[in-house]
Amino acid sequence: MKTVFSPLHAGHADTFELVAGELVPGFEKPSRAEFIRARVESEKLGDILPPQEHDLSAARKVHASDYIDFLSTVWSQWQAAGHTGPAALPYVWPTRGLRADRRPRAIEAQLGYYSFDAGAPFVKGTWEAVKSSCDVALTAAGLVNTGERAAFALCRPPGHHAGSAFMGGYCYINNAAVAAQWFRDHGAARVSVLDIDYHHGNGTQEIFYSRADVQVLNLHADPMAEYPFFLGHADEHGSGAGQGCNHNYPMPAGTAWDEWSLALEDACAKIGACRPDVVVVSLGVDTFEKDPISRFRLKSSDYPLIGKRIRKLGLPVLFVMEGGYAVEEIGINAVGVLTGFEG
Ligand code: SP5
Ligand code: ZN
Repeated sequence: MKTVFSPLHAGHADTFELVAGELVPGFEKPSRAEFIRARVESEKLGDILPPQEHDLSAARKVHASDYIDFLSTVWSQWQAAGHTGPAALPYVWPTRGLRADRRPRAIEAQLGYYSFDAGAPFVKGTWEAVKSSCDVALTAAGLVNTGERAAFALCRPPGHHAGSAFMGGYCYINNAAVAAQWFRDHGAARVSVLDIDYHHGNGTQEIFYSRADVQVLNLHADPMAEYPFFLGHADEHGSGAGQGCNHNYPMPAGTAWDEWSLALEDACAKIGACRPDVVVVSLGVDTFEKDPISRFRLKSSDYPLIGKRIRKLGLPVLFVMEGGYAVEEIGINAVGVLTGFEG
């Protein structure tokens, strides 16, 4: 299997996030991608290719155009405003009772207008990394569309929390959603997105919620207890034409392979029934027992079994990297899924 990877991810570095009332170094850091890339090499998964540059038209098909314009100018606006803090972060949001129909000019207000949490910090190299991550997904999608059985988009930053017009949870452009839409625009009648990150892929769900042509399945921690909290319940099945095309599998803290694999089995049955032309896997490995921010109990030996089950679908697959923060093992687990797929 070929991997697509961009060194530009490394410019998105030295970020901060709020944990338990303290501003701490971001868990989503460059070494994550480097550990995965090193494991792709040592396991001889296949060639590692740079991304081809794409314009932003594919991203604008799943994101509001003004949101993409915002992302591309945050850092220059932040600097023009004279802010000297280490990272641009929002601190105010237009929640219930406030006006979301007017977008203020001030960059600190726009950061809140276009986000649902303070989990998507901007530094100098963030936009270049975000753009390259999207290019990685599109380039890998191209490989699958030209006949590869599967490809690995080693995206960083991740994407599945980013919705049509908001960032959050380390995510800016929803790489998996952009790729799914790209497949639709390049010959696929139906696409399934299977999201196995520990956290619910709220952005992907929001983007495709009313559509019948993109099925979305999410295996994740119960939002009653876990981030992103405000989406991801089992009764969210889609709306309008998309009714019945969204499937959530919320699971409690402590979930291990025995129960998790039952959800995977059910999701795979639903993918089979949908008969998509291609499957996009949002590949998060923060389900790992030693993940520092998560509470599932998958073991390294479980990850190849995930890949093996996905292969059994008999469909072309684009793997898109999402979360996973146990930096030492993240390469073993992510590449474990891929080698399990290869068999
Ligand atoms: C792509 C992805 O996996 N995004 C996850 C975003 C999670 N943001 C909330 C993090 C909460 C961290 N809690 C830390 C507990 C440390 N013991
Ligand atoms: Zn996650």
